[in-house]
Amino acid sequence: MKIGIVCYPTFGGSGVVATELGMALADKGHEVHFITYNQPVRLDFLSHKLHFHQVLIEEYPLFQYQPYELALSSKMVEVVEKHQLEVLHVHYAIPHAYAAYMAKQMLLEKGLYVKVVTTLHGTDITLVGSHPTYKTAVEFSINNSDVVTAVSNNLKQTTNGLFNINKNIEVVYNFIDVEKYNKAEDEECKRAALAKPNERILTHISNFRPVKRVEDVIKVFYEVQKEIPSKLLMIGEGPDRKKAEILTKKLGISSKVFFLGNSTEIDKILCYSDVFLLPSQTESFGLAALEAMAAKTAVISTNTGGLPEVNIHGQTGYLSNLGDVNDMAKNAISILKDNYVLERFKLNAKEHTKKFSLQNILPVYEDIYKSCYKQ
Ligand code: GMT
Repeated sequence: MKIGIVCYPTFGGSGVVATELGMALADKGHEVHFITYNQPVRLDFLSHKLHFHQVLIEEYPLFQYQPYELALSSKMVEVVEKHQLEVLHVHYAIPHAYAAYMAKQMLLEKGLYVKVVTTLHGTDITLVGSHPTYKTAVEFSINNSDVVTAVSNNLKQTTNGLFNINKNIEVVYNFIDVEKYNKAEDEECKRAALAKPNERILTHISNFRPVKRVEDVIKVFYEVQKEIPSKLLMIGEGPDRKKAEILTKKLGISSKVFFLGNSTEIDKILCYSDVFLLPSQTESFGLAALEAMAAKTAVISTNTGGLPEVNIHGQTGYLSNLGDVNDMAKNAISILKDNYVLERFKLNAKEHTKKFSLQNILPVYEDIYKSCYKQ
């Protein structure tokens, strides 16, 4: 098939999922066209099956805010027309689903048909989409998509609770290329560069936004390092990074905490890791936790949103109530203090990721694309 993928090209989970999906579809012989404002960070090669179309914005002094939706929908029309795309798969409702609806209408005027699949990722519903500023337009664009998917059962329920949705939302879990992580495990893991043999390594990866509660990560680690010789890797960039660095200094643990910034080699970094910390306020799915699990890492997280669908309490890691840093620290220590227990959790985590393998999820999306044309 010929598929257009619209996403945020950044390190955020929705962009990562969209990019990995596009690359896997192209590998299977589909023709994939990414339409976005920058080349997606994980899109490391282009081919005759994998194209990138940049949405350019003309700066004009009259506008306080440049009208990205207009440029995006015009670009969608251009690409669909030129390459005869059959489906536009938009990731993250705002403003992609709305722009896709407009593109579809403009194409209809030209006698061209394209189907729109919208995948809801989380904050497009929970934090941003349901805000009165956007709610009407988000509800409209969800109801006017041909197919709507959500990345967890929790996100589906939340969407139905917050909006007046008149169509079925299909749950399609986020996925992972398990093979990629197996490869990273087989290659030499340069753990010694970061920690001594007797030290455990804890990791946190996020966009350091308030929803991630990065100060809780530092507080949990502070308790852990009192009992277990350990190091903490903080990966990512975002508004709360400074706060986390200040707290690290204040607690006197700067020599044990490394802020590594953004990385395109998450699989290689995660191969060092024993425990992944994700104390988020909410998480529709928690792709970073799944990536950690694929790299054989136990997860300590909150029990919010879709996290209990990914992290199984007492098996792949532990779930705690929001803000309960003492419980999270206690759980992390219980896993880290014993080699046998740690290995069991690591293996369970890895095993559980099979449920979310690319092999299982890719055909689901392919069926969805085909089903659009049976409606
Ligand atoms: O965490 C973010 O704010 C980024 C956001 C995104 O759009 O990339 O992540 C959301 O989508 C991911 C991919 O589906 C999910 O794994 C994250 O749980 C979700 N984030 C939240 O719900 C906070």
